[in-house]
Amino acid sequence: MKKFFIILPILLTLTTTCLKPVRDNKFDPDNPDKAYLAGYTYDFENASLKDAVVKLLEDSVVYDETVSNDQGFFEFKTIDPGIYKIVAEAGYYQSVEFYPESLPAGFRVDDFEIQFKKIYLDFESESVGTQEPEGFNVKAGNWEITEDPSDFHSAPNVYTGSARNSPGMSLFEKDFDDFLFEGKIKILPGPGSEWKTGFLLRYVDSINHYRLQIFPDELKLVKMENGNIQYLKIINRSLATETWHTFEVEFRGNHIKVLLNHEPLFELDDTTFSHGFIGLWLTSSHRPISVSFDDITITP
Ligand SMILES: [Ca+2]
Repeated sequence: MKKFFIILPILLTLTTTCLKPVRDNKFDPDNPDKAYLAGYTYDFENASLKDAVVKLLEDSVVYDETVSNDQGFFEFKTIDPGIYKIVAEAGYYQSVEFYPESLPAGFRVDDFEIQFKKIYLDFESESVGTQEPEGFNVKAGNWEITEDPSDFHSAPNVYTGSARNSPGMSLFEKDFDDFLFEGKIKILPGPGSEWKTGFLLRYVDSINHYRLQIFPDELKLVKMENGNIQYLKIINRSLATETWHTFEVEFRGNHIKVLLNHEPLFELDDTTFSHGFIGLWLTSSHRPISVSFDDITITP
């Protein structure tokens, strides 16, 4: 009888241990020792960026998400151990991804840095009819988000400017010194032959800036200095209307480099303006002109 009382507790202990699996694998999601991840989100100038959405994904499924606060701080307090993809999204920035990110049992990091380095505007989250999509300020003319279901751009939303007898201009809100800019442009049917469109670059004010200007049969890099116009480059080239064209413009110090549809167009140096805004621009002398823009990226 005495023996029985000794053996019974041993048997019970063994049975319980066998039924309950040991959770000591560092990547077992049921491991009771959870992971902790916190950090900060920054913009391209290393300033704190608030309202960034930070997501933890497991096999493309969102496991958890949070939003950075006014100081750019975000935090996941209790994470099941595992391998995750971290995806961060913010306003007009290109999203940032980290993969694979190991968050094993007991993991604790409180200074994880997420920096948004590239501005990307596809206008897809804007409502049709919006006059100033996030980041843009209309200075002249009529501007609104419209739909263009064609290929070769992020369909359907585009940002369309219209003007007649006066310029139309919408500026992006940030002032840049050096940058790589890329933008798609499509001149809509029926503008006649008295129009110009293009991009404002290092725009200081209406009488001090560079302008990549598209004419019906010419491309020009214009410098406007204290109201005086100087053509830094003139190229005889006609751009087809109703077709998307991609321009890339790089400003590094005094050096300016322009590509059209990914082919080099010209390079030159000019020391006049060292910084300014980037803008979308068009004008027409007689008949109205409409021009659509899309897929704008700015890498400072
Ligand atoms: Ca788009």
